[in-house]
Amino acid sequence: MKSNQKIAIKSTIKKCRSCGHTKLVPMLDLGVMPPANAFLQKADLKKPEAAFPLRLVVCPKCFLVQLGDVVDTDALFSRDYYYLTGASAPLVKHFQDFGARLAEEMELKKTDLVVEFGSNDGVLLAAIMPYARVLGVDPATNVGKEAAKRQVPTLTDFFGEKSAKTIRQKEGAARVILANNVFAHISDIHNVIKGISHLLTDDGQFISEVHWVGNLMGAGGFDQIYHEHIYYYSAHALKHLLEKVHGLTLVKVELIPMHGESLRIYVTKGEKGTAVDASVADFLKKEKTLGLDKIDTYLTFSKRVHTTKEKLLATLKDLRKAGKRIAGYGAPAKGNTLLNYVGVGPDLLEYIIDTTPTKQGAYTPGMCIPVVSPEMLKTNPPDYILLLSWNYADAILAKEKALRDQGVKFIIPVPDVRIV
Ligand code: JHZ
Repeated sequence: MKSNQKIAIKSTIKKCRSCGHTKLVPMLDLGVMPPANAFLQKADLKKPEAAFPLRLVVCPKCFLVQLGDVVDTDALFSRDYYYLTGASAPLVKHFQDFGARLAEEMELKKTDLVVEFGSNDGVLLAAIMPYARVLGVDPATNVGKEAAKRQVPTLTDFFGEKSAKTIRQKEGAARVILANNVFAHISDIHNVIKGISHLLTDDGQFISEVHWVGNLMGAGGFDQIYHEHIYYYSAHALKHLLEKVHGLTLVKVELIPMHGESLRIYVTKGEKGTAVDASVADFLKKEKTLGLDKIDTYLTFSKRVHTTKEKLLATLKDLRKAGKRIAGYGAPAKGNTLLNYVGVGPDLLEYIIDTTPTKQGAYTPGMCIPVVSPEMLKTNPPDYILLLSWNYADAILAKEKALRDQGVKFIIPVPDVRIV
């Protein structure tokens, strides 16, 4: 922890946030660090920086992996949010394809309402807008303005029972509720699920993409752990939360290659006669085979994370000792967990390039590495590039063919440190 960081946490959890079990088991301690999206402006560099413990615990009853300490969500999401979906071309394509598929599968009509919470800059809803009425819900003010540029209306608020009631009163019930890369971020998850139940039509579906804990365990990408991500879900844990605690029905599960591997879950109110797809039982079986329903599986993770840290740090230090210059590629939220935990500062990484306009000109939280436009790779190319946005490795390696042909090498940190 740096000397100018100050610690402030909202609460240290005493019981499972899903099922209420009190004997939570410590699983991993990544130390103290600032929130992953709290990029700094130049004027912030001399000011104290808020930092928070980053620990995981696992519930031995419902197997929900969760943060041990929860940061105030207002501090994480209400002001300007640096992450914009539209800055990552592969992600834009993913959501455009999904939007078109959804419209077809749900046979959406112009009168249907589709609500997305955590709608960010409106990329997904813009793809659905030709088929149905859409409404985004997101607490960050800047992202709503970005969505407006795509003609996507956005309610600047947190989604929950209260906002669900307001939406239902004004717009009617929603045929589809979407929540991508946000279901893991909500401390009062019960309030949000009540909101979903209230707003959904009886034949409607709640569809959500969320990072899969099986990928975290399998690929070892500990950098996906940060304060925004309160929960690390398995299908087992989701089924318990949605069905046992809230009486909804998990009707379909897909595993998609997003952020490593994510779950796409389909949930209904479970009205009589709801058909449950075979994928649910199949996926639960797969998780059993992987041991995700056993506490011991989670307890081996810490050792693996430590080994990756040592290996990555040694690789970067050896390259610098040999006089090589290293830059970072992508300034994703996850990159900041990696930089802070491994201890990678400007002495090792000269700069980081990123396509997100809001991040360019800023500095990474904690490690204070400058984030610059991708142009820098042309004007001042390094010898090596640490690929912090490793989840888009295929697309990025293809895009940067010219740079690689010039002899620049990429260091990919996940699942195992390798140089290509
Ligand atoms: P990316 C996001 O995390 C945000 P992040 C959020 N916190 C969340 O929960 C997870 O997703 C699941 C840049 N880039 O998508 C753009 C390039 O520079 O991996 C982004 O800043 N060049 C809601 O932030 C970053 O990399 C490129 O060619 O970890 C990618 O961020 C591409 C493809 C991306 O998510």
